[in-house]
Amino acid sequence: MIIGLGTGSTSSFFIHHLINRCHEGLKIKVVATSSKSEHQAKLGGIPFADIDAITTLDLAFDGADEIDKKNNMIKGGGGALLREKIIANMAKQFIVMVDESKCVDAIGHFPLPVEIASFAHLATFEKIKALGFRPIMRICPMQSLFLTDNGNFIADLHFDGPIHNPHEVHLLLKAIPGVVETGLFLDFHPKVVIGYKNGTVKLG
Ligand code: A5P
Repeated sequence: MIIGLGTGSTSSFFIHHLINRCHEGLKIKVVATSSKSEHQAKLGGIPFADIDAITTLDLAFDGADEIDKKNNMIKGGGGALLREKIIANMAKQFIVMVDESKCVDAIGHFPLPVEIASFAHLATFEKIKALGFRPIMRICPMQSLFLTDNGNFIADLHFDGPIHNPHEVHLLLKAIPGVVETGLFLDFHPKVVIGYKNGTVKLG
């Protein structure tokens, strides 16, 4: 099997356990959605497939920042949304692992990450604003603009409430040439694994 590895703290737990399973003899290959996850998996000795030589994955596992009852998600809190979306799209089965705090009635409280090209990013930023959105450029602790693994920037869009029309929002943003991808993961039909504080796990 070839498996896609997600990004973030939840995915990091998953990778940790997958490394243990590989040491027990599980035969898989992986691809990763970020240099951070790649580093963790490589340190653990999991063999990698060449992402440029394959077109599908058997499974992809990832976390999410928010997920609603229709399994619409906001992702990209860790800045890996573009590779996450490509990997999720390549997977025959996409599995999302969240704790109960990520489950919401409607997505939109978590700021929506939008990956934008660094080239002319200010123009793209203004175009996003002109559509009526409230973007804030993501900044690193060192005060420089956050750079994705793809060499792009991230604008976080603040809604502070439900996004009533996520498909429309996604299409509007994607129509701006400098917008590379949005963190709206819609119509992926994932299998959802929800962990609860009391230790129980439900398949959503
Ligand atoms: C990474 O870019 C994100 O999409 C993560 O999947 C998401 O932020 C979940 O991360 P945690 O598992 O750390 O909450």
